[in-house]
Amino acid sequence: MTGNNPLEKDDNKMRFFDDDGYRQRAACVCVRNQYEDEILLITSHRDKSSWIFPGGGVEPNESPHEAAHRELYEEAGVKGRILRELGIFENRERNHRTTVFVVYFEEEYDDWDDKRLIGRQRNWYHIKDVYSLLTNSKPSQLKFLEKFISTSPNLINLLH
Ligand code: O81
Ligand code: MG
Repeated sequence: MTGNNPLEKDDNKMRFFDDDGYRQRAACVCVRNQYEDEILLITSHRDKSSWIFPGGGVEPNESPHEAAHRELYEEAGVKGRILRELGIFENRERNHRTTVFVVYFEEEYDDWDDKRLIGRQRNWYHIKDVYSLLTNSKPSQLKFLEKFISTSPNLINLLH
């Protein structure tokens, strides 16, 4: 995937497509301790009782790394450092590919863009609760969690 392809404009949102026509996204599994067992989720823009991973579209002239940092800050008011890349996850139904990073929490702000603009909330959840939250809210993101659990060097596998 090289990703230098067409831009489309939809309202005020720039969308960046890769060579196969998939919209490029970046997302974060953000952890706040060395055990990697607490994870940051945010509420969906549609439904304030649905919880999802922070993430969004990669913009023109932006790397997936940069997009992950920007989305984490805009959507959750959090800054951190990228520990590793989990992989690229394809959603054929919605026509996007998301590069997912594991991010170590460094700072959080009380006031952030999406809180102000759309009342988006953030919360830290123990990993054992994240599975059921995503199952109810955004099953397509369960594969991020599964890959995270199966590859985390620090996580005692709580789900088996
Ligand atoms: O804005 C999702 C949005 C929404 C996604 C996508 C997400 O309007 P978009 O296509 O950019 O919205 O739609 P699909 O169809 O691309 O998957 O999902 P859905 O199921 O509500 O249509 O909404 P949410 O997960 O909050 O329910 O996420 P958002 O919360 O950030 O608006 O947008 P995005 O994350 O890909 O893009 P941006 O850059 O964050
Ligand atoms: Mg988003």
